[in-house]
Amino acid sequence: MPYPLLSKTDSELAEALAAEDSRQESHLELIASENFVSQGVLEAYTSTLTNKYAEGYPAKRYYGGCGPADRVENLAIERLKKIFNAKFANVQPHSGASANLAAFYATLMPGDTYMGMDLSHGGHLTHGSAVNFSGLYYKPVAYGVKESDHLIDYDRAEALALEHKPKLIIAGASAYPRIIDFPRFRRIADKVGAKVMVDMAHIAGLVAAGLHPSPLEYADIVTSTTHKTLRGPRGGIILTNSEELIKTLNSRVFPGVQGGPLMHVIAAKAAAFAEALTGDFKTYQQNVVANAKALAERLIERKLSLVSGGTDNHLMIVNTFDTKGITGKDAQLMLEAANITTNKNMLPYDKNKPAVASGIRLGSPALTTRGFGKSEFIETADIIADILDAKGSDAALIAAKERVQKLCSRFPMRKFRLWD
Ligand code: DSN
Repeated sequence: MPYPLLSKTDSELAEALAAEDSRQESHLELIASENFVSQGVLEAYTSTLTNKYAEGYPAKRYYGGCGPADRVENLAIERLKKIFNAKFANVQPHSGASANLAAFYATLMPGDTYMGMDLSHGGHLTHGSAVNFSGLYYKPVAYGVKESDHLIDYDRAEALALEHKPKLIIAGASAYPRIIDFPRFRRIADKVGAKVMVDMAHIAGLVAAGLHPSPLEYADIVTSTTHKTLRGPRGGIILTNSEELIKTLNSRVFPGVQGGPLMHVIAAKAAAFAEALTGDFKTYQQNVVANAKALAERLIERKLSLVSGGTDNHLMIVNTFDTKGITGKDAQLMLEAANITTNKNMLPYDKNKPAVASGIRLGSPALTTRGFGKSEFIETADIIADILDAKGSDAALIAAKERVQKLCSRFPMRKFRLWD
């Protein structure tokens, strides 16, 4: 019985939680930023550390009774440093956005100019969007990708840097399917005396496994979430090799932008980091990349075009509008009706509005965790293409849903839950 206690004391909540379990069991999860944590991570996440206040850092806390919390946080820090071969780490950010806020706070003053990738070209909300702190309190200058090949326009980024003299240059993206050239960003930054911050949230797992070049050597600050390819609990981290910067960063995380750390989440991060140090994790990441490629190649065979023509990492952006005449919004809705979860996504130079968009973003991390291999990803591509070719007709959706159900039942999710 899922949620054995809650189902007796709070059935309303237990039912809502069970509905989410069923959704995860019966749907194909293709959102590129999601994943399924292990039982170990889940156990740590539900530990009694959620009860503990531990403001401060190990051995320098503002509350008593922090002995076990110190042990947990030190384990998380040491494991994280080892994964990425970094000298210093902060594991307290509640999220990637909090990590980025602390990094801004450590390197910029309000009104300062910095550069980040355009959100509509694959960047992130916290890299300069007008509706985010990064756009409201600072002066962002956006670089992007070329219209011709959808690759980052490093020459233009350099020209912009020389013109605007940013104090900080951010590399990293949430919808960029290719390798990012960190040494090039370092060289651009050095020409104008800027610091480099890399937000590797999407590719952290690939970096950990050596499947994407590491930014550590080239960046002053590296931030990330822990729940995407890294396959940990929802949360953020900050890394640096600079002793001076880590002191500032630590004080900007706490007391700068956060109070008490979420110690149960830090415990779950420690559990995930131990997994990321294993050979199995490397194999998993190799499969993530191979599966993304298989999915991309089959979609192209089925006459869907992909931004930049394919993928080098875990994700791809599918142009549904120009190839099938379906907006990203409608594609997302059609696929959801067949139990396939994706998100609509702007294409670079998109003519549709963000809420409509011309494509969808697909990623392989979650279904690879579930056990899918290349043949299942090829079948997934065929199901998607069949739905889009039929413009989401009722008959196509019924047939697709059956195929999805067959795939899901071959790879049960129960192993990822505590209560069954
Ligand atoms: N919202 C995340 C994503 O889906 O990529 C980025 O923070």
